[in-house]
Amino acid sequence: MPVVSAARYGKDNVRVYKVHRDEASGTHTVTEMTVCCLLEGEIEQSYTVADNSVVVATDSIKNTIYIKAKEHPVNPPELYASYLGQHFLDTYSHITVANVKLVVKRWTRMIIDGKEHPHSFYRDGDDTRNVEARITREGIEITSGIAGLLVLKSTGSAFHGFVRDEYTTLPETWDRILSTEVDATWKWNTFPNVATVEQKQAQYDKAWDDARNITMKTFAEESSPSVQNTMYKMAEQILEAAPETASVTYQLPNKHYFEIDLSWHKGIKNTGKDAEVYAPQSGPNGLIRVEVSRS
Ligand code: AZA
Repeated sequence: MPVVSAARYGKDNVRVYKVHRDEASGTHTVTEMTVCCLLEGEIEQSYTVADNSVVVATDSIKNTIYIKAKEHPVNPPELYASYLGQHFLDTYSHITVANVKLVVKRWTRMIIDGKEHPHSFYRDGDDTRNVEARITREGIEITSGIAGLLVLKSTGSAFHGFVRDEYTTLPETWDRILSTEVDATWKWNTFPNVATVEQKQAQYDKAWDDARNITMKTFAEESSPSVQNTMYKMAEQILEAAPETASVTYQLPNKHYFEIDLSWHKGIKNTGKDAEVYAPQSGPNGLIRVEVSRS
């Protein structure tokens, strides 16, 4: 007899925009995010015997996302995710887990004639601030992160000393281009309840700022011996900057830029120290991951 061994359902790709209007100063602050909310619990019978009496319709889940965004601040996203998930546990005894994922886009305030504009913003990067929360009656697990941060350095990166065998054609290099799209996450120690997520709310924006700055500063300033070592150094610093995190992960594609030998044309020198024109590669790319935890 087959059994449902795992199930979750809900609404994905719910796009939400919220404006906060500060009455005193007239300054607006805007947030745009995409929400996914999937529920787990005693819902097997909806799959096995078409018993929909246990189903909170995904349309109602979408409506709840809007209502909770109206009732609560949506910043920091870690807190909004917790409020939203907790609603389903408080309302339905048969729902045991709410999985909430938020992807927040950048809307950065414009500076016009040296002054912050009260209600105009621009997209200053495609990276997103992401939160994944798993809300249960036993506790709340939250992972925060950055995704889609595209970076490149034109020198200050090497890769040598790696295994050489009969499959190896890659030359060693002491000076190469390094480019990647940063996907970094930091997992917070489990919170007992929403009240604790709320009490600690100052730490989420700081951790995100620190992680973004650490990633860029290390990338720019470090003389990188490999993607592996550079990402480890970044993770180490985030663990130090955010003491209430349990682990940090990085996933970095190594986006290759190949030298082009142009010597066939009038003997032009364009390799090694003379390389100026390169061919960016769409794929294949290296893909390097790490999770660093406290020992
Ligand atoms: N790490 C790097 O930083 N660069 C590489 C690798 C690797 O594992 N493999 N090829 N190039």
